[in-house]
Amino acid sequence: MTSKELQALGIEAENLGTSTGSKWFAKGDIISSSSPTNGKLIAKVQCTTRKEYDKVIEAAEKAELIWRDIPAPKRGEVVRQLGDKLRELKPVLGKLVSYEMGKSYQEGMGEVQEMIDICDFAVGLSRQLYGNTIHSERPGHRMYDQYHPLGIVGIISAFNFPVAVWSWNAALALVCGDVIVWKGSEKTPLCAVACQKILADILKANKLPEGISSIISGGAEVGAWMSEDERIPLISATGSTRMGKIVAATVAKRLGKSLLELGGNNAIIVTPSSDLKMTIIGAVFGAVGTAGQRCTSTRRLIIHDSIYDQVKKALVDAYKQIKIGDPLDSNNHMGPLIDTDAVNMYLSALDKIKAEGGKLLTKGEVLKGKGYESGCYVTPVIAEVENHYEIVQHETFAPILYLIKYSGEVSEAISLQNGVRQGLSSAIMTNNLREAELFLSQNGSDCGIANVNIGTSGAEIGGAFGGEKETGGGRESGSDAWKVYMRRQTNTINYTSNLPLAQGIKFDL
Ligand code: UN1
Repeated sequence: MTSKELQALGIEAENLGTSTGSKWFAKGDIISSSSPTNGKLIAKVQCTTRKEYDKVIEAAEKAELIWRDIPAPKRGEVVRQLGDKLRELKPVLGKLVSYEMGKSYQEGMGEVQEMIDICDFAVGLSRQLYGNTIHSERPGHRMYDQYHPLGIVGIISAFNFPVAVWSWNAALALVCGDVIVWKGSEKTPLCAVACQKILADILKANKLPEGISSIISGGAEVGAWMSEDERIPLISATGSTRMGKIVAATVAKRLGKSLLELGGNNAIIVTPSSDLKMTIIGAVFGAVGTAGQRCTSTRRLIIHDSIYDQVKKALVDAYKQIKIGDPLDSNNHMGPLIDTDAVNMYLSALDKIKAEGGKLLTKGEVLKGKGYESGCYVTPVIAEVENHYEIVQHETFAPILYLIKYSGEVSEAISLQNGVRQGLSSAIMTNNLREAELFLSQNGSDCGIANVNIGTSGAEIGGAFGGEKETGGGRESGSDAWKVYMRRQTNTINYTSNLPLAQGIKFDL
């Protein structure tokens, strides 16, 4: 990525990591962002200090009073401008995502497309923040419910979707009349700086005040300031289950709201009637796309024993074709892991698979030599395991695909698929209506996302996104996920000159 391209996104060699809009500041520690693609330093970002953090929250509190008074469709107009700008910048922002995070350029562009899509969704939503009208049990009374802005929404996001997850939260929160304070991942700080610059320019051009959109930079300590802060009614956090448990407990202690989008352990059930070609493409994209670092990545294939050997062979053959290398080179299917810590986690997972009795069908190794100097490129692994292995129960953020056999009815496969602590995404490949419907029924998948004849990753923004159990229970993005960004109020109006009480209670003075 050239310095000219970086400059088009407002990235300099040294960047301030705190912004309330057009004002940028930061005096804290320096984070150096290096590309996992080649190990080279991209740029530096200064972290937020506690004092600066308070300045940001004070600006957000002031801005909230103005922003919430602007009619929702007018707020939608600002989000429309954000979507338009993102259309223009899609190639270069997609490139930054690919370069700083390591996913393929195609996927980097796909991530920016998700941003554009959610902006479009939010623009429409800005005219549809509907409540219900309710028939009162009392004569001459009217009831309805309505939704008001919550205030400040704190967004904590992860490295794997360094721009899209922000936009899911930002676009909805903004049309809902909230102001946003975002802490991106310290592994992808430049993506956050770039997004903030894009939105800040639009807010400024619309003569809107400081503090409607802010970013802060830093690690867990900065996240803890947000979670503890009573001035932030909603914390939306995406990341590991370990992080989510800490955030949830801290926010619950002050009875704040949290929206948690945590780990997955996503499976595809491969039934005897499945279409083999579709199954292989879905499984391979799900397992090696983003180098297995999506929360929706396919981790497990639960395959019927009658077709197990056939699926296994087709998969091993498909894995031989996977090209690993610079994600900006469109010939490659898979880029690097985010950093060498992730590489070590991948290696230790492979050791654990072997120690528990699993068998690796492809060689798991760290690639060396030309083009692999960053030390973050690994080979994708297929492993034969049993579902109950400790390592299989755990989400390893790496391209490791587990093969698990089932023998009887599809209900056996469903109980294996549900037999993990996480509950994000799931899929069944079948041409059997009974199996498909059972999988989608109350006795079927226990995940927030359940698909038929597509894989586990690549959800569209139109649906509510999130999962159950250790995935955290939150829903972001489409459908009616917007409701979590607003406070709900029930109103009862009496237009008579009597005061009848509910439940027929008599109370005369
Ligand atoms: C994530 O991995 O944090 O369904 C989000 C998908 C994407 C979003 C993934 N639309 O894979």
